[in-house]
Amino acid sequence: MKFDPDHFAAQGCLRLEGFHPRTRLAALKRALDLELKRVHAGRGVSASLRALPVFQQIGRLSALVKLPGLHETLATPDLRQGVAHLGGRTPSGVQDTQLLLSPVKQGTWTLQGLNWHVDVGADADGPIPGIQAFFLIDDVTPHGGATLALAGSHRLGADAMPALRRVLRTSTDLERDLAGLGIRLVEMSGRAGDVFLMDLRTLHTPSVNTTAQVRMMATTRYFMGE
Ligand SMILES: O=C(O)CCC(=O)C(=O)O
Repeated sequence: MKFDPDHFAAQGCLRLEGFHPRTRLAALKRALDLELKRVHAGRGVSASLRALPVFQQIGRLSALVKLPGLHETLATPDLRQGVAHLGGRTPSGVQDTQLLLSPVKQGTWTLQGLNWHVDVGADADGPIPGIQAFFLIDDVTPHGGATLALAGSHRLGADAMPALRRVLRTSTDLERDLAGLGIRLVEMSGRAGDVFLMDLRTLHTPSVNTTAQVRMMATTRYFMGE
């Protein structure tokens, strides 16, 4: 598996195709399917989910589901080793793994009005504060609700942020305008077992799941400390 520190330093985002064997993910997916059945058997769950704004639906659905062993299955020692290699030092802490589940058919695809944010504010010229891992538990097709990230945005200083925020708010051709700023839009779609690693300073957002398949991802944050 290629943990390329130079590529990661430049892009702030790296895709590890097939990092976890599909068989390991298949067991998780089966357990998740059962949990989702249990949750949806609850009266009015689907209707109360639908009543929420699109991105709040993700947090609500994910909180309803319990999946023992999630962290141990996904945040494996070899991933931690790769993270240490990319970050140049051993993580000082790792968060418990959280599910990122999106209900089906949330609406039409859009790049407008998304919830772009960073989880940790840190100096673009300073050392990396940490790395977030995104796991695909099931295949996620394009426009299937995968996390979106702006590769290269981790290197933008505070003075460049207003221009980027303006582009995100107003652009009618986002990918072209982002390219003008040296930024690339990454949609974390792919196959079960793929893992995306992202510098914690990178702007990212949930996206709309336009498909008839629940978006099944999970995430863990590794902190690098001082
Ligand atoms: O639901 C998603 O894909 C976005 C997750 C996110 O923004 C985060 O974990 O910080």
